[in-house]
Amino acid sequence: MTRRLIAGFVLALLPVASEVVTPAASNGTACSSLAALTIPTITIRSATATPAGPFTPPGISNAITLPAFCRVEATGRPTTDSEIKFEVWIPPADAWNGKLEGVGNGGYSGAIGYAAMALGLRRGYAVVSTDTGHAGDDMKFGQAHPEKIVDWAYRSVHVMTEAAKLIVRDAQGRFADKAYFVGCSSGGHQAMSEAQRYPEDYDGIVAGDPAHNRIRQTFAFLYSWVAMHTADGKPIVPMNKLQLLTKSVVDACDALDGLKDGVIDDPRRCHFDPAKLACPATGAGQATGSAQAPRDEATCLTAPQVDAVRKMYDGLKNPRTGEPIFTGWPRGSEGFGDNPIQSWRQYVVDPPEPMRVGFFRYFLFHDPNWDYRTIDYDRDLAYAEQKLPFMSAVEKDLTPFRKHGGKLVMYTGWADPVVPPQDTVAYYDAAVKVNGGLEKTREFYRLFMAPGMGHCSGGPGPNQFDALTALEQWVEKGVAPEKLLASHSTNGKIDRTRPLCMYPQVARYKGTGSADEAANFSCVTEAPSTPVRRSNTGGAPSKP
Ligand SMILES: [Ca+2]
Repeated sequence: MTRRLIAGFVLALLPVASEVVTPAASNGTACSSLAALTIPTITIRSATATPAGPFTPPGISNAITLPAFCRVEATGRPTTDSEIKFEVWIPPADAWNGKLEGVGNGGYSGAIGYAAMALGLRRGYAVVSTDTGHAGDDMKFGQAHPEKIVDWAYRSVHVMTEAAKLIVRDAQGRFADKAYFVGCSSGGHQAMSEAQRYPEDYDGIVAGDPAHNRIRQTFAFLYSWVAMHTADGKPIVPMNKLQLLTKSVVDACDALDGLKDGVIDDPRRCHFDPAKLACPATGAGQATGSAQAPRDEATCLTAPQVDAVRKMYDGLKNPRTGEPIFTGWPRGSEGFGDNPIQSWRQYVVDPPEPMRVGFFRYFLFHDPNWDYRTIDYDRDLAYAEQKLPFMSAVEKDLTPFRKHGGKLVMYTGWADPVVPPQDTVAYYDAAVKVNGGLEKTREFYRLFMAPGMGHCSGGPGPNQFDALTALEQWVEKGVAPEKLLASHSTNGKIDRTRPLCMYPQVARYKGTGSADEAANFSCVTEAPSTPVRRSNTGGAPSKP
């Protein structure tokens, strides 16, 4: 269908009447000649046959070892203010698997995803990635450049995709048989945007930990930062107490899923109250300090710390109506890892100002001096959603993508400290309703939850899996994935495997054999009677 869609476009672009299109490798255009290819609004800056061996991409300090490929650098200018850089890497005909893979970005990116391109190229794909139309992770690029915001929000991926299809076709003498998009975080946002806005672009899409509820997520980042900092901008909860929280939460809620394995299967069932860790007031017999002042010790939380953590769990509510604006962060995501991104540090605690405050300053209010303390979560959210609706990708009716024959695999970590999984699940639940119920939706769109996985990877739960291969089986052979086989490694050695089940199924231990082996688990739909307890105890938290 993709082929049909753009066939007319291509014929108009490539008036080479004598060119016979056959699958034979020899009919492709030599790499260096691709520079002469003409595509409206696209400038091909270079086309270079690159031999196998070490290759150092721009802006990357270490060389990566790659098979031989044709490297095409190009710029798309769908508007006069656009400057969308992208690269297409094309394997030689005998190494090509006949497919195109678009790879997603992270954060506000502004960098071509070379590492992801390398992975795809090694597997035989022609790969494409864009800098999304600007350089760097800073959001100042949007100031006075509304078209660049659109490029970032959704247009750049579509532009690179259409162009890459034509470039690959010219290089190989035929179109790619299938096109796939794979992304996580902002890449997951891009994945959802493609499924919703450009349903013909891809045959299969992997959307990981998708940050596609972008506007509300950005408001929640601001709210969380304010909740977790003092009036003069100092972090309220230090890292060691984030780790204390995760440990206490896991102690309290690990067994709720029936297996004490250091992983909380579904943190929505966990209602651990951080007040359980409150420092005791100093009692009689203390040599120093006021009789009432609680001690701030490593093993307990002060009252302001308890309050801040509760706000992180509870999420952002509309101050006027009380309605939820965005979910809180899951219990178990506070601080399980040393890597700042695998805790609340990178996006909430560590930044000197609210993360993505640039959204308000440069995208929304056009005021570089906008003071985040003036935010009105009711008024400003309504304004943002009216002014910049294209910043999010939350359309739930995926009928055009389904009709195209597209398949969508979504996954997320239940311990994601950056993009709250509750929001991802809420989107899926809502999409299921709009797309005809669970069975109908599963015919083209499946969600896989990864208990104990952090943001796109990491965490105590199994977090390495091959969603793309599962998706290809679905698209190309009609074998829909029932589960994804995931593994967890410590120091490079696999120490646990487990199935990631198709939501809302969960992996249940069969009762015999190692709890670290996937074969000893089955994916089951939990009985409706399974209690979702609303107690605050959930177990015995460690006492200070
Ligand atoms: Ca468990």
